[in-house]
Amino acid sequence: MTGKLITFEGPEGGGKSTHARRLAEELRARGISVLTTREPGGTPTGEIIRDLLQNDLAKEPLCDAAEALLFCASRAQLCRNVLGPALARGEWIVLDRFTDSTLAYQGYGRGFDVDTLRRMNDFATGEVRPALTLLLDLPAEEGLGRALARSGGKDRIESAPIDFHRRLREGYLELARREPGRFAVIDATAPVDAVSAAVRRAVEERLGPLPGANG
Ligand code: Z5A
Repeated sequence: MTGKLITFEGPEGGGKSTHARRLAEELRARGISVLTTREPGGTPTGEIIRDLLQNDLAKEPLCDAAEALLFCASRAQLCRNVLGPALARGEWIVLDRFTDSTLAYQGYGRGFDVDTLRRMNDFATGEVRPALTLLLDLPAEEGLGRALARSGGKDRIESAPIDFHRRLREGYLELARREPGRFAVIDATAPVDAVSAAVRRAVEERLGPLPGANG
C-alpha cells in the first residue's frame, strides 16, 4: 500500500469535518490525489448503518454490543471496498473518524474491554492502518455545545450523560500517550485558522514536506 491514510479523531464538535475538508483542499491544491470519507458511512451499506446508529432507524433501543459491532461492520465494508483499493492506487485518504473512535466511545465511554475492541478493529480493517491520526482535543462540554449550536438537537450518542463524554475524551488522550508516533494532539479550542495551521504543521512534521510547500 503506497498511499497514506490520515484520520481525524476526537470528541464531538472538535472541528473534524471542518478540518478534514480544509486539509483535503490544501493537499489537492498541491497536486496530491485525495479521497475524503467518513465513519460510520462512506459506502452504501455504511450509510445505512450510520442511519441505524444515529437516528434510531429500527425504532428499538440498540444494545451496546450491537452498537460496537455495527461500527466495525461499517468499517470492514469501507476498508475492503474503498480504503484498501485507494491506498493501493497510491492515493491519500482524509478520514473523519476511524478505529480510535471505537476504542474511545465503546471502550472508554461504554466500558467495553479495549483490547477486545482492538481485536475487533483488526478483524474489520485487515491491512489498513493510519499513517497519522490528528486528535482534535477539547473539553466535552465545549464540543457538545458547538455540536448542539449547529444542529439544534442531540442525536442518540450525543444524548449520553456528560460523564460518558468526559471519559471518552480522557480515553482519546490516553490512546495518544500510548502511540505518540502516530497521534498528533491539537488544541481544538483555538480559533479555526490556528487549528488549520496546527494540522498542516503536524502533517508536514510527520509525513514530510508537501509538494510546493513554502510555509
Ligand atoms: N462513533 C462511535 O461511537 N464509534 C465509532 O467507532 C465511530 C463513531 C466511528 C458520529 O457522529 C458519531 O458516532 C459520533 C461518534 C460515534 N458521536 N456522536 N455523537 P458524526 O460523524 O455525525 O459527528 P461527530 O463526529 O461527532 O462530528 P460533529 O459533531 O459533526 O463535529 P466535528 O466534525 O468534530 O466538527 P465540525 O462539524 O467541523 O464543527 C462543529 C461546529 O463547531 C461547527 O458549527 C463549526 O463551525 C464549529 N467549529 C469548528 N471548529 C471551531 C473552532 N476552532 N472554534 C469555534 N467553532 C468551531
